[in-house]
Amino acid sequence: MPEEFRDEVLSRRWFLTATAGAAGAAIASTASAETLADVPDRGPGADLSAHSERSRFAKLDRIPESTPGKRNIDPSDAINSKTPHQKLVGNITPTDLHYERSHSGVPDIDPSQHRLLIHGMVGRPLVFSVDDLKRMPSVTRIVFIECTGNGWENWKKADPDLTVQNTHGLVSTNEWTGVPLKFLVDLVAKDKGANWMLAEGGDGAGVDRSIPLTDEIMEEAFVAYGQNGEPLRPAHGFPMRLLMPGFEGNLNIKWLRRLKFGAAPWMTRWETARYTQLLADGKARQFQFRMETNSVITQPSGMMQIQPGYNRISGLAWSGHGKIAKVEISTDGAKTWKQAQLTLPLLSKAQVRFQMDWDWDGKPTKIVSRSTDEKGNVQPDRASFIAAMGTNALFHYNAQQTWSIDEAGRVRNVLA
Ligand SMILES: Nc1nc2c(c(=O)[nH]1)N[C@H]1C(S)=C(S)[C@@H](COP(=O)(O)O)O[C@H]1N2
Ligand SMILES: [Mo]
Repeated sequence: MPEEFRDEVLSRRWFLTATAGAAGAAIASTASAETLADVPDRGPGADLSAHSERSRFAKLDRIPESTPGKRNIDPSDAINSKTPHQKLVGNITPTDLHYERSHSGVPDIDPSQHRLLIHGMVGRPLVFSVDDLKRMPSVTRIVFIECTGNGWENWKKADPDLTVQNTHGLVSTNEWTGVPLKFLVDLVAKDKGANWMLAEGGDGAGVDRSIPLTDEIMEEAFVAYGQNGEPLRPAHGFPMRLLMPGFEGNLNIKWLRRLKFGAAPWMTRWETARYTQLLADGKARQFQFRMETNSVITQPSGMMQIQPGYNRISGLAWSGHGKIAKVEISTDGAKTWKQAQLTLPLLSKAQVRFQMDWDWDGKPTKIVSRSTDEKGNVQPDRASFIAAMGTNALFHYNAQQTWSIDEAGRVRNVLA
């Protein structure tokens, strides 16, 4: 049995058992016809094609955004483009809807011209082409990438008109394929004393970050050229990017062109001026690499409208520490909690979908989810999160997300 599934078998209770209980009864009573008489007749279909598009009835779009709270902007001003989690199912984000964060636009790189230089404190500096990388042993792994800015809309106040795409659209999960970092490290014969690595992008912004070579990072980082079975999309780093499972989105350097090994961090502007965390006491925290335990209800969520009676609650949970151990849901404003079911596969550092039956009595209430990961980290409620962090900070917001529901069934973003 694969490693990932062993724990699940032990605690099968919390994984989906597809028996028609409350949900079946509620749905059978709303489903109507017992014949297909009203369904349009069958006929010849459209021509087959070189690649498929979505149904014209399925409208799925990211939303480009400039600074937090500024939406409906000229796409040339966009710094982010967010994943529509309210319209997605399952655990994997479609490739074209994986969120996008680029500091200087998307470069148009010819892979035959692209090179990866690996140098610094190494025995043998080397330059690789994309084809060189594709000839090496590869790993394939499903992981989330999350921008440190995910959730920043709700640091200070909650705009009631936000959807889950606005509040949590800067995290996505894809399958990535590439060469293990440790394979490249061996090829260039890295010095024992070189405990840091600088990774540099080939875009106009030239984003570069210093990464500590902990055992975990040496084991898990890889240079990816594949995304959901195809070459990386340009927005996500074509022809190659760094993949850092569980760590800040910003470290997953796109359009990767250089890895340099050294004995200390380089203190680039990205880790001094930009990706630092201003704490309550006015001091700034540097190198906060790991993404925390998080979750959000995507169904029902901001700007939706629900009906009294049976509703299915569903959402996504993830942690940069490893696997999600459990997700609890409260439908009474965090007074009482019930454990949700998790859908397989449950993978380390990947988003997992949770779900639960709910009978809404039609009275105003609040719904909220809270995740716990396998290392025992519990997603904090907003009050304790703000008590610990203050409101100066901008990054790594992982407080529980509350949606309020009024008597008309309108779902809105609230702080708690
Ligand atoms: N070279 C380069 N790498 C980059 C960036 C960039 O602007 N340039 N953005 C970073 C940030 S802030 C994030 S959150 C992730 C986003 O990856 P994605 O666009 O594939 O979702 O890429 C990171 N890597
Ligand atoms: Mo980011």
